[in-house]
Amino acid sequence: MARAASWSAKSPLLTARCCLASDVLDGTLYAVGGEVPTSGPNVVYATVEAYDPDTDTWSSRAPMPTPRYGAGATTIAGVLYVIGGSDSSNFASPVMEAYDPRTNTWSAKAPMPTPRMGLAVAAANGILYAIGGVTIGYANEDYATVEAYDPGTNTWIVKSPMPTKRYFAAAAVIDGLIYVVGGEKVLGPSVSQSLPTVEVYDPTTDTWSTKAPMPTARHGAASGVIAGEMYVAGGSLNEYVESTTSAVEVYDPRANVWRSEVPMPTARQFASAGVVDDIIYVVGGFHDSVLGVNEAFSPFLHVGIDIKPGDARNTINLKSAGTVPVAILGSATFDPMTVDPATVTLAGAPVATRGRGVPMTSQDDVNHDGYPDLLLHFRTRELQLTPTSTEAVLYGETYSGQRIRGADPVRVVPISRSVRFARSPEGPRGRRILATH
Ligand SMILES: [Ca+2]
Ligand SMILES: [Ca+2]
Repeated sequence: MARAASWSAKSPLLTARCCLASDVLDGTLYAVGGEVPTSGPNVVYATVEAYDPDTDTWSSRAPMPTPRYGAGATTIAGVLYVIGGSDSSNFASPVMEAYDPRTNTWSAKAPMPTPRMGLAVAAANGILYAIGGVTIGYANEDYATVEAYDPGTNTWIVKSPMPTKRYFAAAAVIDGLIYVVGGEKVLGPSVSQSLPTVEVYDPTTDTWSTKAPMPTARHGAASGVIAGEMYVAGGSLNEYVESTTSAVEVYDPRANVWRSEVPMPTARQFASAGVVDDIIYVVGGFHDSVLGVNEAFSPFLHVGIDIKPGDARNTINLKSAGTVPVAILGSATFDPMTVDPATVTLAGAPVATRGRGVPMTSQDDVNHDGYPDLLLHFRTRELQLTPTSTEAVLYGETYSGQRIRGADPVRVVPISRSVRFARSPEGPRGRRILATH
């Protein structure tokens, strides 16, 4: 069944909170820490909740050793790192803790040299970058500081500072570059200003450059990357709660341009977000009160596809000189004949052509459900798959310009050495199994 390209409400956080941190590991979104602001001491959480988009359910995980809000989080090699933030004293923390979802355990790591909250955190090439931030929550010393953490050595080193001091900015990594967007800067005692600033850091050269500013200056926005573009959702236009926005703006780094997207149903600031299967989930936040809201958006219409119709294993031999058939499945709400074959790619490969560039397409009902399916063919050698790939993703557009996305599991042969050993410790038995395919 096709799933519409718009915002939809999902199961809320078990614990409503704002200023939480999050990231995605193996298709699961982890929402970590956060707070409930009060007129007295803030309630600060160590809470960790995991969201499974396939089942639309949340479950609790082992809490962080150190309760925090305004921390940053990112993942490297299957581990979630949570850095900095603040406890109920409101003073910035240097604490660095790492969560391993395989064991549901936390461990302490080398603290960050400069304690900060409201910092932006991103990982590139296996290194974690802690960028900007502030000493305490409201209009105190703000930072341009960049410190890099190497999980292999558990050490920090100082990198080139950002051009603009700021905190509560959003960060995203696209093609190995770290984009730091918006945020807030200190103007004077207890006075701050939201920024439209976009600066990009190249970890390989340790240099910064400035890009086209975001249309809506804001801080405390949530962000995520879908198909090479950065989505920035919600946030606060100034330091007052009534300035909460639902605006969604999208940055295309190739063209260095911004565009507006459909706004979030629920305006909020200090939410957090993660992307799974090209869908961004924006969770929690604050507007009048703390929220558990979870809203999801994708620019794609999600459609069903069947690689090698009639074959459930979807084995792809990368050495084959032939083509792979793929059906885009029709449904009560989606007619795949509206898809323009010239726009379609599977694992980066275009639709195979014959003769004078005519795409190899046909109409069929491969699953006999009464809805016509569009059958396409792709040259195996053009598929950008590796021996460890476990799914192939199809992108395309309808003639009216609606982007579509579909995915199907694949089993790639020949299997790489490492995978073969991992799957068949006995050796000979594994080889015999492989030989039968
Ligand atoms: Ca199949
Ligand atoms: Ca069908």
